[in-house]
Amino acid sequence: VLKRASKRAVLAAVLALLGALQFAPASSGQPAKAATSNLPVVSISNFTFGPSALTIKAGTTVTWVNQDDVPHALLAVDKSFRSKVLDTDERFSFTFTKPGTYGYFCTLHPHMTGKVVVTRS
Ligand SMILES: [Cu+2]
Repeated sequence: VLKRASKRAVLAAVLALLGALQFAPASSGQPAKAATSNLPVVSISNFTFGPSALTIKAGTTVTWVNQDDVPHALLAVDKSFRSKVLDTDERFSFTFTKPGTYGYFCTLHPHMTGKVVVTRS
């Protein structure tokens, strides 16, 4: 039984490796869908957005996660997106469909600013 279990573990490892290879840069000609498990995350920590400036391609979903023990809330300067008040560990996601530069800030602490630069996909 032990042997069978370890064989299965090896097989799982090989499959995982093959899966990882599929996403290697060599296959950059493939559809961007391959990157869905690798979506950008902006952490909100110590009253700072990290990274404060993020460059992505149109169609990309960005997720903010509040890692502070105080609430934060996001609002785009052009009001293209707005989050509810995010408590600790809560997240907010927005999909940027149009190229442009999107400044945003925290409505509860307006000195907290960041931006997302969206390039053509
Ligand atoms: Cu805030």
